[in-house]
Amino acid sequence: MKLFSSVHDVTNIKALVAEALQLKQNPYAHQHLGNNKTLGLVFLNPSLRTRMSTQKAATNLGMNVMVLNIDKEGWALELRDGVVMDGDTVEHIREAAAVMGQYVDIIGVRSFPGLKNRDEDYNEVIFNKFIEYCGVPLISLESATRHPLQSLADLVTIEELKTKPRPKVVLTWAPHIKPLPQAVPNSFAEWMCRADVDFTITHPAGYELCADFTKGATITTNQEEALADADFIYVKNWSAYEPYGKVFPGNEDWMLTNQKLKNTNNAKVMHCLPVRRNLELSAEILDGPNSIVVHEAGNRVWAAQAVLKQMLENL
Ligand code: SN0
Repeated sequence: MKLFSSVHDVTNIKALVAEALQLKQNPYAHQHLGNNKTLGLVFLNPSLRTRMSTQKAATNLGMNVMVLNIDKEGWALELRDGVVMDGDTVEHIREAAAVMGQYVDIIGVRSFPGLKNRDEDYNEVIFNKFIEYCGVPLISLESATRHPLQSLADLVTIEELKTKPRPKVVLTWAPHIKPLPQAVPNSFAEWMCRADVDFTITHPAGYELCADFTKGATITTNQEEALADADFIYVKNWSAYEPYGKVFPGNEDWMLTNQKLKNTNNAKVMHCLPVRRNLELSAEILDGPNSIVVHEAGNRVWAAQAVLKQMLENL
């Protein structure tokens, strides 16, 4: 694997999930692979889980890791071509990405969407410039439209904890106070549509995701109906795709509560985190027996390690 930006870069999803679960049993079996190899993690936005789990995964494989919070510690990056750089930006992404490629063997990049210009975000302008100029294999640490390491960890978690061959998985929209990216739900949908699960998406009218990511899913604006008999519930807020980046007032009653779990198959509740308690997800669920959010976050290590292992084998 030379690029991990979406489910489309994975040739065998089942094998990758199995690999992650195997690495969980035996984390240090492949330390030789990363000997004298360096991973660079470049963040244009905040991170807790992605940063720590990917770093842990790399060290389990014997790699060295460098982290650059380029939004805070780097020179202000210019992304546009053909401009006179007489303003606030100091360094062009052409040089910055190419130079990083001189220091590391694999790069991970986090680049959130601006949520202003849909074409720019959905064409992955920033992430694609890293692909173009860095010259080494690249991993998405959440781009404008996807969060594939999260989705892989989510699928690993479902595989690990399911109690029937084909569980019912429901992605439910959650309330928030600000517009959030569609990256996590897009990506989760894209992976679930290719997994051995019965997949439903539910959201208030107006929050339809881009259809490219949801083909094959059952989609409904009736949350109660969607949650019936669910085995796994994936909670996430996102802003509208159309009109792009907008949020609509109301819908506070979409927050998941213990009452709403009653009609499910004692569903396990997932969230990629960070989660705002009692706004997106009730504390009673987060602190109760149905929540698997911390276990899910733990599995981020094995997802990242499976991807890094495949890349190292290919260097
Ligand atoms: C990000 C998102 O894509 O929704 C990262 C999730 C892994 N989440 C946020 O930006 C949350 C910000 C907030 O204020 O709650």
